[in-house]
Amino acid sequence: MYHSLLLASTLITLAHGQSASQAQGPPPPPEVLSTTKSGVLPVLPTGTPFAGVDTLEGAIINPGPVNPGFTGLAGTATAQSNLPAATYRADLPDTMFDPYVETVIRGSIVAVGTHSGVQFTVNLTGLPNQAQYGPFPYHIHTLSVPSDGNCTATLGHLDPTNRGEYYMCDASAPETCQVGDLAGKHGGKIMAQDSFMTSFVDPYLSTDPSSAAFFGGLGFVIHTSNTTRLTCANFEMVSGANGTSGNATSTGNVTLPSATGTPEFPGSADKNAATVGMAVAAVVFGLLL
Ligand SMILES: *[C@@H]1O[C@H](CO)[C@@H](O)[C@H](O)[C@H]1NC(C)=O
Ligand SMILES: *[C@@H]1O[C@H](CO)[C@@H](O)[C@H](O)[C@H]1NC(C)=O
Ligand SMILES: *[C@@H]1O[C@H](CO)[C@@H](O)[C@H](O)[C@H]1NC(C)=O
Ligand SMILES: *[C@@H]1O[C@H](CO)[C@@H](O)[C@H](O)[C@H]1NC(C)=O
Ligand SMILES: *[C@@H]1O[C@H](CO)[C@@H](O)[C@H](O)[C@H]1NC(C)=O
Ligand SMILES: *[C@@H]1O[C@H](CO)[C@@H](O)[C@H](O)[C@H]1NC(C)=O
Ligand SMILES: [Cu+2]
Repeated sequence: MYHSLLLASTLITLAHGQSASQAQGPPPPPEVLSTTKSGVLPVLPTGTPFAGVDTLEGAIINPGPVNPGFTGLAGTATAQSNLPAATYRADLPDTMFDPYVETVIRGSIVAVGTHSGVQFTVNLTGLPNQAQYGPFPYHIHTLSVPSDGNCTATLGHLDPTNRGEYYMCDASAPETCQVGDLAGKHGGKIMAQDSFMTSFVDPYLSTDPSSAAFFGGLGFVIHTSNTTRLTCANFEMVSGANGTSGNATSTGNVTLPSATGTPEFPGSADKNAATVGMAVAAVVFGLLL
């Protein structure tokens, strides 16, 4: 199903004589930020913040240095406790969203709610050539991957504190980082050759669906060093809070949030991208006055 959809969309794109820039082939060219596309910078670093800041698929290619103490507009991330012990799992698909790197990254990320955060286990194989494409950042993004596997549609990183991604995550103060920036908070971008495994507890994500830091149903995305999106998969619930599965609240059929409008404010988009985008625009507007 997935393959035939991907193939169908490729054929349609080719039939229209366009370059297949999203689901297949090379990524789109970089785009210089403008004041109307500023979600990746919720707090302006300088007086003329957007000049020369290149983005790719909604992310900043060369972020600014670590800026100790820099937080989101909504402050620091909230430490979680006594989370539902539900298990979520994102299994990477058989085909790469962007096959440009000529390998297929396979594997999974498993996430279990604990008394003090979420225990993640990342297990990947088939990582592309490190010198050519690495190191590889990975994140939880703000929306789910649609059924056609379009990683770009997941928008930016899960960012309930509206921090944006201009400044790199300060791993020594993970509560100041974007909540979805798993690589930034836990060991940095992947620098391993071919296969990679890691395990960590993240205190700021949540298995409680009522939390702003809930990641169930959201997309897990792996990038090249320049933010090109290589592959992605959604966190699906595989067992409920009591290790059971199979009733209305724990069937694994997570309701997937999806994009409702144009992703104009990708880097800081919350689950309601449009609302947050407007809030960011309002802040930017306010600061420019
Ligand atoms: C990691 O993934 C590989 C390949 O899918 C699998 O053989 C291996 O058992 C996994 N390791 C763990 C600890 O889950
Ligand atoms: C980003 O990396 C990809 C593959 O690694 C490459 O094809 C593409 O040209 C690069 N884009 C930019 C803007 O550097
Ligand atoms: C993928 O999603 C992005 C963002 O929603 C959209 O602009 C693009 O057209 C989509 N690509 C395909 C092939 O559907
Ligand atoms: C989980 O187990 C506890 C203790 O056995 C019980 O009180 C609770 O109702 C259960 N929750 C669900 C969602 O089944
Ligand atoms: C199963 O469904 C019942 C009724 O909706 C609910 O009370 C119970 O907590 C559910 N159990 C689990 C494990 O989700
Ligand atoms: C849950 O998903 C399974 C397989 O994906 C499907 O067969 C089932 O009908 C779904 N259940 C509900 C309640 O949507
Ligand atoms: Cu990402």
